[in-house]
Amino acid sequence: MVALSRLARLLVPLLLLAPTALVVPTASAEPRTFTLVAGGFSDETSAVTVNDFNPSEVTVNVGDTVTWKVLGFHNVLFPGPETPPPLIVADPDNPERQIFNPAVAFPTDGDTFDGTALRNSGLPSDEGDQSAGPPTYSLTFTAPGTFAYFCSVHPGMTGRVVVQADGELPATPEDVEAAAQQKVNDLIGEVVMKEATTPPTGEPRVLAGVVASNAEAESLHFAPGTLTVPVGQPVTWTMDANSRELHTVTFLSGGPEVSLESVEEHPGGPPTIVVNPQAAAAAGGTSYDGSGYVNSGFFAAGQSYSLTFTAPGTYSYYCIIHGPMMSGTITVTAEAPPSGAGAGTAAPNVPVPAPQVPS
Ligand SMILES: [Cu+2]
Repeated sequence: MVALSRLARLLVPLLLLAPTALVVPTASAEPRTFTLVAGGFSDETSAVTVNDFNPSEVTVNVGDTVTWKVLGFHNVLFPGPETPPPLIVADPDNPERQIFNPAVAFPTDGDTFDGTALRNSGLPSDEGDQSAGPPTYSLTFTAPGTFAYFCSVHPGMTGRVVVQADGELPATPEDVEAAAQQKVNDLIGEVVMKEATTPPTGEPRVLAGVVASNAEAESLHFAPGTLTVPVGQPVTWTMDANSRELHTVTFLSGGPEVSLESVEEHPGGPPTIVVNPQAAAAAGGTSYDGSGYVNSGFFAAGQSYSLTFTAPGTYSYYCIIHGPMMSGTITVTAEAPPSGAGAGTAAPNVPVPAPQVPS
């Protein structure tokens, strides 16, 4: 046993010099990367957006990295000791108008997080090249703690990273990534099913988005997409109390589409992204005769918008925020509404294809 005795001779001085070095005999594990999903989207047909981080909590060790795949219009923001910045603010150079907050829109420097300073991925740009897959954001965690993070666009979309000094982790990176994909698929499936099986109410009422039971996903659809009402009948659009989206109900009457924002370039600096007041503000009053620009303005969870149709015809409308993917039709017939309760005839919801999640 020559080898053992030589080992013993080597170990004894080591024990004397640095006993703690041998308490944990295994070398520290290689840093790992955990891949999470921020958001998720089905396809243009079923148009289900996931407004959730999955998994919503992950446990890592100091030195590990978390990478978020960003699927949709989301940011990943760790406020650290700061107050999370709002998405839309008054333009400091022109307080009459509203802009997308640069503190939300653009990424912070630094790819590590220790809880002492804010980190933000910024918002994905429409112009981004997605041929190499969705945009990602990565942070390496350099201090233990439990750290909350947010999406600045979708209220209630939050997650937590638990950073422990060292030791066993409850899940491997492979487990975490598989669970995230499964959850996104399940949420999309739930909303597709809920929308397809929601019967018409018989009321002159349209849902702006169909929301999953836990609010973690919703469709970017008007449901029902087509509605027939008698002339003189008000129609009410409502948003689920748990929705994390903003929508508009906008009748263009053949006019041009309205953009959500305009971009002002500044040489040598970031652009200013101005919220189009024509998109954000209500316009056109409370009745519609098939002409002119009539807009609900931005409306959010629990809010509703009503419009009375004063002329027979078939009228299409859409949501400025989500574009033609989120559009609907109101057909107004010549008969007067029946006395008493208003009646509307809704077409059954059209079954939509099975979800496909970009991986
Ligand atoms: Cu919308």
